[in-house]
Amino acid sequence: MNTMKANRLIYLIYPNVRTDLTIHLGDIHEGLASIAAVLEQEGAEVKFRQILRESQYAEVVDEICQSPPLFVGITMTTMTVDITRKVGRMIKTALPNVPVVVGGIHPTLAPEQTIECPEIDILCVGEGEKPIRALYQKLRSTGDITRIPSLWIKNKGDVHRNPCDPVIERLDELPFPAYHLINVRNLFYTKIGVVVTRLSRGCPFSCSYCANETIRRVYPGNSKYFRFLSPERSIEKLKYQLSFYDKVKLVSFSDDLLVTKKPWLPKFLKMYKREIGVPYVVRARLDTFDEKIAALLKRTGCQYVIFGCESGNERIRFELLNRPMKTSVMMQTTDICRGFGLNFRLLNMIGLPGETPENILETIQLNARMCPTSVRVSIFYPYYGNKLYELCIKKGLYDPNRRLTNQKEETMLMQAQLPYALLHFFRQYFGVLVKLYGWLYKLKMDSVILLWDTMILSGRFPRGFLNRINRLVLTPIHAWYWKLNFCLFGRRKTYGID
Ligand code: B12
Ligand code: SF4
Repeated sequence: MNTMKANRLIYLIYPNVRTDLTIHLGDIHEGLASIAAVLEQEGAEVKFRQILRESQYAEVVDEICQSPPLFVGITMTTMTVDITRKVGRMIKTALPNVPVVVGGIHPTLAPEQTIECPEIDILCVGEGEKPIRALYQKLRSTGDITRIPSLWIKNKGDVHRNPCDPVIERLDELPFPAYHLINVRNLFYTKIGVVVTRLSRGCPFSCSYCANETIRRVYPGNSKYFRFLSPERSIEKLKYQLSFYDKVKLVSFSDDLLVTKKPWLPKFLKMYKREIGVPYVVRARLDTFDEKIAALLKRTGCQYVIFGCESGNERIRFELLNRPMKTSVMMQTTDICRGFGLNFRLLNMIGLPGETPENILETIQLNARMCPTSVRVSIFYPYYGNKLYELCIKKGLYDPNRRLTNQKEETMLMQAQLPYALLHFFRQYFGVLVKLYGWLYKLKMDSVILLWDTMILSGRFPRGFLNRINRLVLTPIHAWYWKLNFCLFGRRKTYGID
């Protein structure tokens, strides 16, 4: 008797509704595309759906109802808990026997909270390739699914919490992500000639606000968390991915940290220059950078480097953020970049727990002194489970029931010293202020700087008025400018990509 289930169909869903972007056409989700590739290796028929707008929920669920799959997999971040639950509920109402499986950063960091949701049947903690392969095989052969490592499974009122498997040490063993299932040509980045890719997993550092600090703790003790594809496999992967694109102007490595002092980098970049040769953008740390790396990046076509500055205050970096970087070391690195003619962007956070307006000004001033090609700033968000989240809870600064409509503009923290109008002002005018201070430093106008510092921090500074100007005039103009630019030319200066 053949006990195999005939159904080979799997739906994988990437909820990707963004209210903060001017143009949103979707993204590549390397993790889910990797899961899809593994399922295809097993013989599954995989359908990959990306939800970009609320109006698409019902559309996707209707499609699933027309041909019910073996299971539905949904990827989940903290931002997408509500939408995942909503889609899950719609599926369970229409198809109560089809298991809803979730995975991703949120179920990994908050499995207990996630498994409590009635619309979720199974969750995956950590990397999903091995457990999803086992789940597919067991469901097809109607075997026992309750003991698959890394999966938490609801069964007859119980939850089987299976321990998390170690990480996949040799990334080369994985198939390439199933790019063919994603409509790559329609993505925003593709239209502006940018390929977003990834060659590694993890990061060796433990910044207190970052997911890496928490994810690493999920895996068993001896797991080798920070891993790379071999240089050879990286080139094969890039060639494979690039075959889905027409015109490529820039390769953007979304790896948490690709630039380290490991021998991997020169070996890979030498091959990259010879066999791919497209300008690229990469992330690095200000405290693990030197002339040798700068020369290598410049030589191999690096268009710009992304560094985290995060805060201009040394104490905040050392004690709060667990980023023990001296200001002098940071400035040395940016001097090196300028010396080699390397463009670089600085990333920053404001609205940190305990931060004062003076500290924010220090961040702006340090950025100005480092003369970056571009800057980005975001308002600190405490992601579940990491050290800074725990601190916010301990200090009573965080309200877990609060929902943000726009993460880029709002804060989750309640801090008397940083009222919303002030935070909003610094967020909106961060780039302008960095430029302004940059000019003042160049002109060595020390007394003007002192006067300006006092003015900008004073309660009489017209922040409310400037915020309104920004909301009513500057932001709409900016949005229309990009929309028009995008419609007319389908491209923009690539070092301006977000
Ligand atoms: C590349 C990236 C993006 C890309 C692509 C999105 C993506 N997730 O791939 C873009 C630029 C679009 C993006 C956007 C955002 N991102 Co982002 N992003 C990342 C980054 C740097 C890498 C993700 C990645 O490729 N990892 C490697 C792959 C292999 O791992 P993975 O995605 O986790 O998938 C594996 C497992 O989780 C699991 N899995 C995942 N899904 C599923 C589903 C099923 C069914 C199963 C079984 C398993 C499974 O299996 C996968 C393979 O092993 C991470 C940082 C990080 N280190 O993870 C942040 C990160 C995920 N992003 C984050 C955030 C906050 C955002 C934004 C909200 C930022 C913003 N304000 O603009 C947006 C919104 C995204 C959204 N819709 O939720 C946070 C999420 C924190 C949280 N707790 O939710 C992270 C962790 C960074 C951080 N701040 O610490 N991001
Ligand atoms: S260096 Fe970057 S990716 Fe690594 S832990 Fe710190 S913030 Fe996260």
